[in-house]
Amino acid sequence: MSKITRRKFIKISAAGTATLAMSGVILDSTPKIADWFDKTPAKESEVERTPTICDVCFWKCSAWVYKNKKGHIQKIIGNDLDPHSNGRLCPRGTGGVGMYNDNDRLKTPLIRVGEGDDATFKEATWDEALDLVVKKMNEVIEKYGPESIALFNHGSTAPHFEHLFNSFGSETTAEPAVAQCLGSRQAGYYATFGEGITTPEPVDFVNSKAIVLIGNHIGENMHNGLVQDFSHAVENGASIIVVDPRYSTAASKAKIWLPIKPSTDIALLLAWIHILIYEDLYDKNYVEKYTYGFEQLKSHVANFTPEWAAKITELDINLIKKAAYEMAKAAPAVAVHPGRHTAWYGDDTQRERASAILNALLGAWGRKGGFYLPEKINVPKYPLPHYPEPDWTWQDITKEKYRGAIAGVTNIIRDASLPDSDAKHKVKAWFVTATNILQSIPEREKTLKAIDNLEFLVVVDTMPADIVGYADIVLPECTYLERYDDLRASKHKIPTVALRMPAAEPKNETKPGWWIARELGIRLGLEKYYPWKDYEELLDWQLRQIGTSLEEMRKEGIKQFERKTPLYIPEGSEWYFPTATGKIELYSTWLANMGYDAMPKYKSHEDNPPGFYRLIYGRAPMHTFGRTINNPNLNDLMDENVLWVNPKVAKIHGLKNGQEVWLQNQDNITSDFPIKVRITERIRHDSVFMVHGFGQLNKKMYRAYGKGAADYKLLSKVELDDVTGGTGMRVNFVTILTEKPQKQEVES
Ligand SMILES: Nc1nc2c(c(=O)[nH]1)N[C@H]1C(S)=C(S)[C@@H](COP(=O)(O)OP(=O)(O)OC[C@H]3O[C@@H](n4cnc5c(=O)[nH]c(N)nc54)[C@H](O)[C@@H]3O)O[C@H]1N2
Ligand SMILES: Nc1nc2c(c(=O)[nH]1)N[C@H]1C(S)=C(S)[C@@H](COP(=O)(O)OP(=O)(O)OC[C@H]3O[C@@H](n4cnc5c(=O)[nH]c(N)nc54)[C@H](O)[C@@H]3O)O[C@H]1N2
Ligand code: SF4
Ligand SMILES: [Mo]
Repeated sequence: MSKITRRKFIKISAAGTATLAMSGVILDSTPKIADWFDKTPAKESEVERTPTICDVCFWKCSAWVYKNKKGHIQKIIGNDLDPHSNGRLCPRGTGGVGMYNDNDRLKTPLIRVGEGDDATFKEATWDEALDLVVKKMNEVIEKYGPESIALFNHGSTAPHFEHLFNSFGSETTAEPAVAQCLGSRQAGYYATFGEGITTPEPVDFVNSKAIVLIGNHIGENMHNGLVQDFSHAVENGASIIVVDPRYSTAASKAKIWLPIKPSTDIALLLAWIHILIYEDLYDKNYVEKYTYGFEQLKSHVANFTPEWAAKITELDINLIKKAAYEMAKAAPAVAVHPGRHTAWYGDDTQRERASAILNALLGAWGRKGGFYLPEKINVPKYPLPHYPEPDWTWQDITKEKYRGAIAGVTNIIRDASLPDSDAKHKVKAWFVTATNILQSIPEREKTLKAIDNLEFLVVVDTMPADIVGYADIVLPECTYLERYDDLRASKHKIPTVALRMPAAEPKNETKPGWWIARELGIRLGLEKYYPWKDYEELLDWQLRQIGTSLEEMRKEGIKQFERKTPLYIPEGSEWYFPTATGKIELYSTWLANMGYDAMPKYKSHEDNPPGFYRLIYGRAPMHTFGRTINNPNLNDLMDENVLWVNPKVAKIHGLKNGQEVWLQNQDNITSDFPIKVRITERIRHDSVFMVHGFGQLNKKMYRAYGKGAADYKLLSKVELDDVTGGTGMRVNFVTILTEKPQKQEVES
């Protein structure tokens, strides 16, 4: 492991050694999903309420924050008018107040002083910190151009900083929530239907007769309305088909569980396509009327028989067939959910293509019980002058090779900051806002090397996340409960607009993202892009354009609008799909024109080396990545992750339930902290599983520090998706160590 020298991690003191109750809830049983949602009414003492949009994850539920007479936040509950939540929050949303109350929060701006081992943070005023950021920005702009400053971002803080970046002439922006998450899904569905999948995903589960989940662990993945709709479908008796090497919560509700050999999903999908076509089970009218390239697809899948797929996937051929028949029987009221975190093996766009094609053959797109057609209310943008035209953008360092990338690719922008980068344009400085890229972009060592090579690193965060320890300047944002952000105008069955407003004053010296970005903009001489004095003025202007006002929205929180377009494709009508042919493309002209396979192919992936297991990872209902691990309320529900191992594996290594082990990956990287073993038949023998987000390295997050293992430390290898450049991350293997490994050189 290389020694990181220049930009050393600053530990910001090792706070408290408080011992905590071991209250880890481990999902050994499979709970009734609906029990997770809170709908307790507020007490009378909780008198004042203000609207918010939950920011504990990115489903963005509209909610009410209740305060008592002293102005203390008592409770957050769902807004009944919200189709994202139907008035109920998930456990994380209810626990969101812990983000506000967390004593470990960043409190003031910080400036790095000193070099190497002597480096430390000094507390600074906002003026000092902002002036320094602008000074450094101007130096880099002068030397290398505005494009050489990159923005890594996520969530509701992102638009404020994107606007700032676009205003000074940089479009070098990216987020792990694309390249490490849904980028390949967007490309795969765009190639097929001419549009990506919106959030919330427009699956019509409440009317589905069959639901297919590939990976996609709904119930652990706790996206609110989706889980509720899935729950309804289970109660309605829909046939649930789950493809997962692990017996997930969703699998426990399934009629058919297909414990697939990891990385072989494309073979299964191609076999299903084969069965539908060659056994005449597809929707002929729909395919004839709305699709392009059926004959090519038919000959393409001729040899992809269920026998062929059964060998590759290690699945029972009868189950493969039975699942296809269940889908065909339910069609068109069947939804093969596209998934969300789809950055798996590097052929991810093609796997998503295969799922999109399957939905098309079933006639599910735009049909009741399949996919509805979502609609949104168009909220006009505040009138502003045009942005300057950058000399180059993220596209110039990406599109030559990854021609189907739909947005900035984090790993490519990072690589353009490495000392030995051969990128056409180099990236010299970073802003990291509301994303913990050391945990969310794989190949952590590369990220650290790139950081060491930067002219400066600014981090805007609420918590002392480990990326904060590497910053030159830290700008502390207040939490979502203390600020305004952009309106939520999402695409859904019912168009809505929702408001987030502050329920409390920002604690300590923290500030809202919009304020931080605006102050930087003004200091950079970009006043013309900030004609409004505060966010109330901007939001009120926008709301008035759509017939409401800030005053009304403060009382209502959310407003529903009438739909103007049909919810489903009217039976038998002509329909235009925004692809080059105007049809659903079974044969993708978009991919073909860029030189990619027009139809998905199966390619095999590396198998486990002897004694090693594939590292797979996922979610727990009560946490969102690493962002909630230190939240006092949610940490109380689950304070460490465990390692799922099959009894066969336990036998080989002589493991007992609850035993502490360490992991070592194929590149000899070991986990920093021990993780407890959970022996279970619910996982295949070739894989081990853990929940992402644990094993936090920063001691300043005292509840989270050192609890459990970090998947991201062990993802030192990736397979890049050849269409989008996103990182397939499930190509890493680990072995299990029963003794603590010799201390290796870690970066901190
Ligand atoms: N509680 C909670 N909910 C969340 C989040 C959170 O942090 N916490 N995050 C949200 C976000 S941003 C996202 S993107 C989603 C992610 O959630 P999903 O989109 O559901 O993520 P997946 O990666 O599809 O699902 C992980 C599952 O894939 C299985 N798996 C692993 N390898 C394979 C394979 O080769 N084939 C198949 N078929 N299955 C495999 C694992 O066993 C696991 O059950 O969750 C969202 N919801
Ligand atoms: N190893 C591994 N890597 C992954 C995944 C995985 O499962 N395993 N999942 C992938 C997926 S699906 C996704 S979507 C990405 C998500 O990855 P990220 O974008 O990194 O995740 P977030 O939790 O949104 O961001 C976390 C950071 O935001 C800070 N934060 C929280 N609230 C606020 C706020 O209001 N303002 C500011 N300024 N900061 C805030 C937190 O303190 C934390 O530092 O990760 C991807 N990477
Ligand atoms: S799903 Fe849960 S955490 Fe996510 S926004 Fe909704 S209530 Fe908040
Ligand atoms: Mo994600």
